[in-house]
Amino acid sequence: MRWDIFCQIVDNYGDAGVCWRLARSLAIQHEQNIRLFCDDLHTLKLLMMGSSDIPAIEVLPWESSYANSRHGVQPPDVVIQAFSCELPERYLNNLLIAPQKPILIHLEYLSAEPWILDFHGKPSPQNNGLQKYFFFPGFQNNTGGLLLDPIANQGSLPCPSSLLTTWKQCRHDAKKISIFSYPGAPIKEWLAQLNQIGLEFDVFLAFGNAQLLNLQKQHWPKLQLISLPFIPQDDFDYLLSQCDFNIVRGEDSFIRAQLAGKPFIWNIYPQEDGIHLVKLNAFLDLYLAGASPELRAEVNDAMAWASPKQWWPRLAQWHALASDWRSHLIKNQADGGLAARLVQFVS
Ligand code: TRH
Repeated sequence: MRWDIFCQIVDNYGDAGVCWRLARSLAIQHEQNIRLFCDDLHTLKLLMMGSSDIPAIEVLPWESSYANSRHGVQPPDVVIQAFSCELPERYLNNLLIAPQKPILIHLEYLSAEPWILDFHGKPSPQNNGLQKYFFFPGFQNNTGGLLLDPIANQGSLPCPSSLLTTWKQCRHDAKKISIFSYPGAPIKEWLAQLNQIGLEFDVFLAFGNAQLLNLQKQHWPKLQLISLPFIPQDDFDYLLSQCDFNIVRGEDSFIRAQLAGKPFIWNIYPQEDGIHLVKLNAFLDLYLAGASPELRAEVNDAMAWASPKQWWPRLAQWHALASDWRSHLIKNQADGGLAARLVQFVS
């Protein structure tokens, strides 16, 4: 089938990250033909570095979606509105006069909240004759699933070239921690407490984080802070898989941290009225369902930025939980996860 994916970059990298991963999964795992229209090709191409050469994917500027359709380009079978972005009006008008109408999919934000089970796959009635459906990514069986490909099994992969120099700086006995957080996160206080644990840590700060958190001039004797440049998406996945602990954010790095099978803090995207806390708790309910009451309390505290000194002694237990959770996710998504469920749904 021919798929048009629309990606509007609201802020940061998550919109591009999810769309690029979806396009790749559909093209490589499911042999679909993709046109990916994006309103910020510069950001998208940062993530695509090193993995851009996929013949079944055309990456195109937003405006070309309506320019092209006038020149006899085959109409799509499926149109994905990633994160429910609006389609360009002229593109939509062209769809309305096309002899064969595509199926439109509102691809929503990922959530672990139970209500999405009632809305996933439901039609969104349109008054223009087009068929549109809601598609909710999620953890449970009857949801749209997760974007898992490529499965995080980077343990056996060689270190990518973008991280070679960084890796050489690492100390043999130091624990590795990666940090990719939002500006409001209390990272400075958190690192100051990490410094008091008594172990050595190599701390990788994702692109922009050092400046964002004003960490350039900080010095803690037990910590080696290493600022990273922006690295390709596959390499970022690799980084998460190699660290003993990750701080992640948004939606895409959050999933990759889980697939890395390592303990992590989710610095969830802040929303008005604390709605994000409802989302965070819904996730923790699932994630911690099999944990002991003690571990559950520690992980809940850790996610709310408790001092790492408090919960670090339980890290091995948390690691075991993270590893079981990874296995559970992979088993639950044995049908291929989000991309496979989309193909099946549309078929
Ligand atoms: O960047 P994010 O915060 O993205 C978002 C956006 O804020 C978006 O509007 C919101 O809807 C969404 O979160 C929930 O975090 P996220 O989702 O983890 O996306 C980051 C992507 O960037 C991910 O695919 C990994 C990639 N990345 C790299 O490829 N290289 C890098 O060096 C870094 C730092 C990130």
